[in-house]
Amino acid sequence: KTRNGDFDWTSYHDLDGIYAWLDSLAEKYPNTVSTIVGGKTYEGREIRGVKVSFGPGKKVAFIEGGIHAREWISPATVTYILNEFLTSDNATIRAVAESRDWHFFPSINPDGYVYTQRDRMWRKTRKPYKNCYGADPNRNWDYYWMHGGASSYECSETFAGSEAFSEIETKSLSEYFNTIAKDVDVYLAFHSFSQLILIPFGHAGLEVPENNDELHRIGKAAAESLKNRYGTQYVVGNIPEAIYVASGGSADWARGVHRHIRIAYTFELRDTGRHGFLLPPEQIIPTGEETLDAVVRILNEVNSS
Ligand code: PAY
Ligand code: ZN
Repeated sequence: KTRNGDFDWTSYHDLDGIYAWLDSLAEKYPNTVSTIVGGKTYEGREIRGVKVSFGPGKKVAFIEGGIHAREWISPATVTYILNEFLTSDNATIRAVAESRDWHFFPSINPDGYVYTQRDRMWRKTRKPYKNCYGADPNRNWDYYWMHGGASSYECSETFAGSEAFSEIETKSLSEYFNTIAKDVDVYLAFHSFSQLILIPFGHAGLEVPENNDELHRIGKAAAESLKNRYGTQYVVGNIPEAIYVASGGSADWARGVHRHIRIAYTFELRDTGRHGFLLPPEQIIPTGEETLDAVVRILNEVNSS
């Protein structure tokens, strides 16, 4: 399906459009969808999401998009997956959707996302620092903060912030996460671009998860399912090998601080650089379809092991 009410996946939507659509879902599916506030922003916005629950007693999968403002395909893909979980009549998708409670946060850097309407290549938050604006919210989480691949210079695109959780977005969302963490067993973060499925950890401490082999096996299975749709090739690997050392990321924090969360991945969605962050809107639906295939495969692998 390419439409649900006033919302569709043929163009990119602004923050108000996404939030209005989340509200409409809670109205349309009152027994299944409730709106949630995961935190707040420097400019006073809410980090809004939805909880999707088809029944009691389920483990929780946490899905974040849009931590980097310019990666527009991320919120678009997260909303696509959310919509399929609510509307698909495919038996495999239904079984996966109904195997978890889902927390979907399509845009966890709302100030930055709003700012990309004026400055399309904005990445960071919008809190003012000495000579520049914003910290990189994916360098600001309190797990091996500033341990490689992050900058202490406030004008850098990878400025880690003045301290761990200096950004109200990461601090408030982490506090929200801590209230549900005991039930979470899957954490997925969506970025673009590079076509990668990244496995923790990104920091320079050469740490790999205890279940590194399992994460590679499931990641490769997910990449295979993704490729089966349109031939899109993804590379699977730990963050330093697959891209570069990067510390203070959200998935590192979720996997590192809450050690029972064994399954954590960061997706780098389409493409490999031809369009980069400016992925044409015609590619939203195919990206959504193939990424859904990967997410379904991950959950199927987890549910059967
Ligand atoms: O922890 O996920 C991680 C690190 C990898 C990403 C990051 O730097 O936060 C990779 C980049 C991203 O999505 O922000 C890749 C893109 C192309 C970039 O801006 O370098
Ligand atoms: Zn990113």
